[in-house]
Amino acid sequence: MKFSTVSLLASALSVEAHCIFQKLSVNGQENGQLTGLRSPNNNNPVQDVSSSNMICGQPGSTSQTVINVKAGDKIGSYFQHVIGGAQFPGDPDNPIAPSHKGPVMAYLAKVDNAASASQSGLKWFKIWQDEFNTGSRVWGVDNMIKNNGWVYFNMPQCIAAGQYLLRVEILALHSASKQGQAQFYQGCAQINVSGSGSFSPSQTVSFPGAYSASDPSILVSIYGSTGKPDNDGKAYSAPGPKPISC
Ligand SMILES: *[C@@H]1O[C@H](CO)[C@@H](O)[C@H](O)[C@H]1NC(C)=O
Ligand SMILES: [Cu+2]
Repeated sequence: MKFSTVSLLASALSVEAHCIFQKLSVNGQENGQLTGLRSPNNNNPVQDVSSSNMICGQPGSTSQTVINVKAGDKIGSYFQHVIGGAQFPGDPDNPIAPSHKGPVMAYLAKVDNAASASQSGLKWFKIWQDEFNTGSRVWGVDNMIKNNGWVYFNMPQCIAAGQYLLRVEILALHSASKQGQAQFYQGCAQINVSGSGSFSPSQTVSFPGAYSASDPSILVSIYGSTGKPDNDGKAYSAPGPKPISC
């Protein structure tokens, strides 16, 4: 195959702008890089919502570790531009290119053994999301960048004890006004929840399946009348179900 210099440069640049989920922390205690994770080993986004890569990203790293979490614990999910952090010192696209505005979401699915369970056919429910603040015009991704790549949320108190896959997803909407151009970055953590909760989801979704390419939260222009990625100050609803409330 023959590529023009321009298209080679364009694809190199587009690879440079993305991110990978690569660490989980529990109450501030960090696990090792890629420990307990199923994450892609490159930072390319998933753009086909019907792809099985919507589950935990393009298949890449695997781990035998299951991370212990208590219901109520503060979870940190760490995203960086490439595995290990910045691509080079002063990398302006670390943890992700700031053009990549959009929501950040977290889902759980119950499994018998988080280290070995197939990630296909699971029943997912959303536990948290950071969408868009119409007052400050700050997106979930902006908060992730402000926290140097960390996304923080609490494991809901009501989650029943047992093993789960925790799917953490960044949706970048900077090019989403064309169908198929929204960029999904997700990976899964293998966790073992303890506690006295008894939550059983009444509604769950599948990955792939939960999202459609024409969903108004996926096929959307986020640029307001001034050309800024501020959704014109209007509310934005992330795709998928609402987070559970305990
Ligand atoms: C999960 O947590 C429970 C309660 O702390 C513990 O007894 C069990 O051994 C853990 N399982 C794994 C696989 O870590
Ligand atoms: Cu990107």
